[in-house]
This record gives sequence, structure tokens and C-alpha cells, in this order.
Amino acid sequence: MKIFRNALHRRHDARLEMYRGRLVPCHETPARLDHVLAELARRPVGALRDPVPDDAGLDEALAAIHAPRYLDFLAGAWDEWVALDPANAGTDILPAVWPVRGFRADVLPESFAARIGLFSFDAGSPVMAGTWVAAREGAACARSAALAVSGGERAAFALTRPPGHHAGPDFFGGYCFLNNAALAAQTLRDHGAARVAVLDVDYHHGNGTQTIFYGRDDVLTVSLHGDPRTEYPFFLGHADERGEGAGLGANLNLPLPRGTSATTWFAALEAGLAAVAAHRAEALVVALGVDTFEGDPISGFHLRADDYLRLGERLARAGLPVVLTMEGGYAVAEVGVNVVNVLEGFMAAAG
Ligand code: SP5
Ligand code: ZN
Repeated sequence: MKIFRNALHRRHDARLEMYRGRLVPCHETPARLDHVLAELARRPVGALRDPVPDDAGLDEALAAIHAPRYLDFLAGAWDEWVALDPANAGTDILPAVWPVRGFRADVLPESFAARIGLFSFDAGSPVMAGTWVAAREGAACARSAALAVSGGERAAFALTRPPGHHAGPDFFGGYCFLNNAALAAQTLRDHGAARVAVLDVDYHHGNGTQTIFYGRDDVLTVSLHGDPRTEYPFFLGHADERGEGAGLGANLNLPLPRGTSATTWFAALEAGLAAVAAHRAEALVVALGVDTFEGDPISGFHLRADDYLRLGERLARAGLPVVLTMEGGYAVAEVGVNVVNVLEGFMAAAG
């Protein structure tokens, strides 16, 4: 398996996220990815490589899934923040005001505070000096993984953080800024796959990916996740969301209650893979979060380390070329074993 690693991931190392009225340490830390690298050093399932250099093709791919004014804002947000007050350089940026129903999103405010609210949906995803550079290099990893698979590789992994699946056409949130899984799907489409599927196995609903492709029938989006009635991101991810317009029928949500066992989860995975087969997808993107782990501090499913081997095997048996993108997983010390188990299970079953 080709593994494209984001060597710039540490540039995004935010300090605090808002939780229950307090600022608490960020769950989404550089150590998460370091644990995957350490485990890959013990169990090499593929050589590590850098993505193809940042180029015009990356801009083009990003522009296909994100709005220009969102990308422009994110690219310049840190410089704007520091220009407001040089003392801001010591503090990460968090939004505190959002345009809810009835407010206007068409008029771009001049105020920085207003614009960062317009382009986000929570106060848990700090933007810092290196956020853009880290996220952009991650997008390059996702694109490179998709290009490798388009070129005939059976599987490739974008080993990156910050994660991506909560980021929508023009918003960040859920620790995500650029949607790596969507970028991989779009790249596969642009390089020969007529129909692509995204299967999101992170604990949280892949709201960003769903929203990006909601009106399209060429990219099926499937997500297995904690029921949004009780679980983050709360406002999307219900079973009755099936897509709209041309995309009607090309979105499948499989919400499961907090406390769901591995047995029930794997049954839902079968339903998700059946939809992928029915879509006649020619390539599969797996948004790989391992926050389904029983020890995850912010999630509520009960998968164990061995279950990730089984997941990898099952994904391989779907028989499609696969791009995996690294998403959530916050039991930091176990993230490496769990992620590499998926990759190892895949390689063992892919033969
Ligand atoms: C990619 C991904 O998995 N994003 C998840 C974002 C979840 N953000 C909200 C989590 C709030 C939980 N905070 C619990 C703090 C207890 N100490
Ligand atoms: Zn998650």
C-alpha cells in the first residue's frame, strides 16, 4: 500500500477547544499521527512517501469541492488575525458568532469575527498559524493517494491530520478544514472513475462530505455513525437524508445508538457496502476514523483492536481500489495500533 504522509502536520497544534463553557485541551493532537508512524515502523505495511508537490492541480481539485471565498479566507485567516492586533499571535482563533436561520450568508462581512463565524460551525476547531499549511499538505496527500489509485494501485492511504470529513463546501468544524475524503473522491472522478463511493466509518457523521456531494449522483456518500440525536455533529446524519435532485438516492446514513457493539456495527457496515456495490462504484474512498474504539474518550461505540483487522479485511473483500483518509480517533496511544490494523487487515485480504 502506498502511504502519503503529511510531514507538515505538526504545524497544526492548537491548544484549546470550547467545551461546556470552558476551554479544554484539544483532542486532535499531533501525537495521534506520531503513534501511527511509530506503529508503521514496527509493522511496515507500505513505504512512506511525500505527496506530489503542491501545484496548480491541487488548487483546481480544492476549487472543485470548496468555495473560493472559503479557501481565500482560510489561507489568509492567520495573517488577518495578527494584523488585527499583534498580541493575537499568542492566541489561537476561535469563532464566537454564527449566522443561524434567517441571517444572511450571501453578504461577506468586513468584520473578521463575523467572517470566521460565517465559515465555521463550532467553537471546537481552533485555527492557528500553521493550520492552512498543514491542512493544505494533507489535501496534497489525499490527492496523491487518489492519483496513485487512479494509476492502478490497489490501495493508498493519506496519513494526515487535521482530519477532513466535517469540512463542507464553505465551512470548517469538528477539527476539520479541508475535506480530504471529498478531495480524493473528486480526484478519482477526474481521473477516470465514472462512479465513486465514500464510505465514512468515523464515529461522527461525515456531514461535510455528505453536503459536498448531496446533489450529485456520481459520488455515493455512506456514513456509519453515532445517532445525531445525541451525538456530534447533531444537526445532520439522520437516516431520512437520501440526497437531493440528481443526487437523490446517492446518500445513505446509518446512524447507530451510543453504546453500539462491534456485532451491530459490522452488520451496518454490510448495509453500507451493499449500497456501494449497488451504486456500481469503480473506486472507494474510506474516511477512516478509529474513534469507534471502545476506549475513545469522546465517542460511544465498542470496537476493539482486533475489529480493525476485520474491518481492513472486509474492505479488501469489497474488491475495489481504495483510498483511505485518516479522520478521527482520540484514544491517542491506541490510534496507531488501530489504524495500522486496518491497513494490515486490508493487505492480508487483498493478497
Ligand atoms: C474528525 C472528528 O472526529 N471530529 C470530532 C469532533 C468532535 N468535537 C466535539 C467533541 C466534544 C467532546 N468534548 C468532550 C470533552 C470531555 N473532556
Ligand atoms: Zn470522529
